[in-house]
Amino acid sequence: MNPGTWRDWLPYPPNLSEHGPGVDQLNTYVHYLMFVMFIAWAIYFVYCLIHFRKREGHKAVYNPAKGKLAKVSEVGVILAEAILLIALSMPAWAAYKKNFPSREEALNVRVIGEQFAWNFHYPGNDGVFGRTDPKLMNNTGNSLGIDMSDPHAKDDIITLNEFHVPLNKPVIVDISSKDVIHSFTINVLRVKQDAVPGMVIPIHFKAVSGVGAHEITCAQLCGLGHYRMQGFVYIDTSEQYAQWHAQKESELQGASQ
Ligand SMILES: [Cu+2]
Repeated sequence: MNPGTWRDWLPYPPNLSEHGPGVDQLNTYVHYLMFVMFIAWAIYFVYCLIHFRKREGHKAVYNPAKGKLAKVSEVGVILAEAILLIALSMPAWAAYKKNFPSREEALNVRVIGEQFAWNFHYPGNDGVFGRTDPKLMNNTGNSLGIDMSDPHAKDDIITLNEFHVPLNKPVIVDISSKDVIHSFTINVLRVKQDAVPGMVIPIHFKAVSGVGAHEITCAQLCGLGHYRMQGFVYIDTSEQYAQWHAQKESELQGASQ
């Protein structure tokens, strides 16, 4: 299907990710089905209102419909939903889950949700995440419980609500939560994944356009501050990203001296 035609019908936010068009296409099919069902049910509803209105000499009968049309429409809806699920959703999701970039070629970032912010943990220059331990977590500078006695931890970059990714490079995000269930959401990248305490759930994406800042939100009602659980993803050119990374590393070195 030509993307120019089906996209125009629904007000999607701009898409900046490689896998985004597939998500939009699936969404469009779901909307088409719902639109057809909405119109059909609305017509049937109006028909019932008129046909079964209260009239002199007519008595209500409380039996379910047994007509042929009722059966056909039921089977039709089930069939359409089965096709959406089995023929479109499942293969799309399986392809997304199977096509993980290799850990070596991708940028690996840990994302940890908490009430009410997003923490980002980068492995730093050595490419290895420092050890973390929930027992070391505190609110005075070590919100992720990083074990600073681990040599790999020394160059780790931690940011709050600030997520830098390079353009055209695969990114693997390992998502978890410190407290309740959140949902890590970047609409323009078609990224949405629940952050579940006790679980680490990997997702991946590749930003292919849209250098600049874009909103990160939480899509799972997680408490009173849910509405302000906002962060920003910065899609950087590779030069901008390298510059940001180097600056963060030099800040770390300055702090440890
Ligand atoms: Cu949340």
